[in-house]
Amino acid sequence: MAYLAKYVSRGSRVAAFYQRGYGTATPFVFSEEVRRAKADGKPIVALESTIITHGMPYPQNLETAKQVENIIRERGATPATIAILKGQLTIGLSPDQLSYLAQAKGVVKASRRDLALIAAAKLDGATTVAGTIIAAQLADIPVFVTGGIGGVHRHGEVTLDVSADLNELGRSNTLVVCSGVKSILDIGRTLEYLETQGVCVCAFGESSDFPAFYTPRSGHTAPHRVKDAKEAARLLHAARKMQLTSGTVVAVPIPQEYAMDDKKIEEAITRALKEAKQKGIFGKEVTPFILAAVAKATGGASLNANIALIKNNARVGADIAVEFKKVTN
Ligand code: PSU
Ligand code: MN
Repeated sequence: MAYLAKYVSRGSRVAAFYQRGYGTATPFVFSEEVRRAKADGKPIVALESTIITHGMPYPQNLETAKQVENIIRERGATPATIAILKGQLTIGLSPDQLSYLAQAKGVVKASRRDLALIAAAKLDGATTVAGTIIAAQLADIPVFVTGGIGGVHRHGEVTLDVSADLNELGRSNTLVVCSGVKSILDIGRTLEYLETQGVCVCAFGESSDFPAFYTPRSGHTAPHRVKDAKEAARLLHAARKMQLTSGTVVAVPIPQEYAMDDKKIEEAITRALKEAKQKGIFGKEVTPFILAAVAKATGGASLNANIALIKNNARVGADIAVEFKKVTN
């Protein structure tokens, strides 16, 4: 009940904002499935879309997106894949919309800085972790599942290439389930920056090792650990009660049977980084370029690992969303 009151008060704050000269419409639309889940007070899990358009090739991207959504449904939550379609921020995609996005050309990778421009110019946009957090916060969806978050790039202390995902995590009370950050990034500095931003980073399960996406251990220890979905849900509830307005990362290691060989992946990453440098790739193109180059260099093995870990994260995220409903009801 208390939660409901909070939800209503948040809703009216949002409504008050839109009445101050910006019309009465909310800046997003729900899919029918998500609208119903909202009305029934059911748990919802937000999903990003850059992974679909820029993180994986077609058709694996579409197959994976559908499988991830189904895993979330099977565990009693409702998936809400978030994207911008012809300028409209859309929370929950129909099967046709998902299929369109997975094949569309010219979809803009949408981080915070890109959102308003994409909306105004009525473009298609695929939300990054940062973009998705903003949308999830607007729609009051507290749990978000992805594969990997952005981070501080290697040599980021010189290039200043630090993903806007980290700042967004620092200013939103969303809980993000991921498999840590890829070792294409500087994991140590990424953890330092998350600390500065006030993000509560937890390893999930039995170990405190912070995972490195393709492998379960990065050599860095996570500052905290939650042992299961219930503990993660309690943490999210406490963070919201304290109105911290800073986020939580739940880092789930890739299941051992899908983990890649440390040396092989490091070799592929080093080669990809060199190639990116030679080709003069910079800015928002860096992450997609390296992901594709690593997939090529590993003969698709990295793509399979990516698919396995995101499905596993979907299970964990759905369980956390379900448990969160229990603690707040
Ligand atoms: N890491 C992955 N797969 C991805 C991304 C990151 O393993 O698809 C995407 C996510 O959408 C993330 C974005 O938010 O890349 C970060 O991009 P940048 O480093 O340009 O902020
Ligand atoms: Mn960047």
